[in-house]
Amino acid sequence: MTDSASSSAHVKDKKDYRSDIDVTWCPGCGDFGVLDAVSRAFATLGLPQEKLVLVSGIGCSSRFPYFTKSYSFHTLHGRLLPSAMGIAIANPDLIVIGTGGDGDAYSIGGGHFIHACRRNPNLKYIVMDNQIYGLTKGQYSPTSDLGFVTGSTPYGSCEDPIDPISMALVFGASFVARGFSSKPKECEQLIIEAINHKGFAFLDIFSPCPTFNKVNSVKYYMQKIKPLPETHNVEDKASALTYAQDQASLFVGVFYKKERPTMQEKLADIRQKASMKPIKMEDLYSLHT
Ligand SMILES: Cc1ncc(C[n+]2csc(CCOP(=O)(O)OP(=O)(O)O)c2C)c(N)n1
Ligand code: SF4
Repeated sequence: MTDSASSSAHVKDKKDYRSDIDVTWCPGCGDFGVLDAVSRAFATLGLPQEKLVLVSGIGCSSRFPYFTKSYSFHTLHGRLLPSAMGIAIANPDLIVIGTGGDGDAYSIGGGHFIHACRRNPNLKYIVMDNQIYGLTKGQYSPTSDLGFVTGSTPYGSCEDPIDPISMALVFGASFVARGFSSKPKECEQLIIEAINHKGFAFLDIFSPCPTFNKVNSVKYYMQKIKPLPETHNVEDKASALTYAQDQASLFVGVFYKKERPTMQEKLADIRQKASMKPIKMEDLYSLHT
């Protein structure tokens, strides 16, 4: 567990982490399961509320922080990660968790995702992946299947979907996992593991949108998901990639986990070097010659 995720004696129940705001998601939305799993994980770890910061972009799933009792920042569409990184770097004592959708994460926010993976800031990122844009009433998203029919693709999408797990692995995320919102206990365990991981912990959770995506339903995921085998070595990236790209099953569980220096640690190192040997303007020019 990171220093900031130490337990508090007063907070033990998942209800202690839920705000008084009414949840506005449609009945049956998968995001309810994720909210439940997150609240349970916070309660199990006994996280101090005053150290929790939830950061979101724009979308149905990005309303998530409204419903939790924590500090929160509802940012712009696709700008969750740079905002979360700024907070986590400015105050490394905080537990910073990004919560948003697949459109927010992989479409408009796709560029930020790549750089968060390689920089390894100590923050957690939970993407509620429903393979559609829910808030804007059902357009196809970067994870929608080829041929997927929506209001914006009436003849079927002509784009191949991206695979977020492979992306995160290839771009260097130090923790990569996948869950399913109808399995909240399993999700709780993954969230606990992500919070305990020091570095950028990425968790993609299938979270069906019954209102606008009738294809990728609870039943669909129940048939397709499969737990990663216990023999899978989480430090073996090649093996993780093989499971991520399996065509027959959608594997769930921890694909990859290996700690390496975080962005906060590397910046602290630079600050120390700078304090020992301040660089003058004229020195900067000589660095290029
Ligand atoms: C710059 C900008 N472009 C487009 C939009 C419109 N918009 C709002 S949410 C959204 C997509 C939401 O989809 P997703 O992130 O998957 O979340 P969901 O609603 O499915 O949970 C879009 C395109 C916007 N708010 N800002
Ligand atoms: S539109 Fe879809 S994603 Fe949005 S709240 Fe309703 S079910 Fe959930």
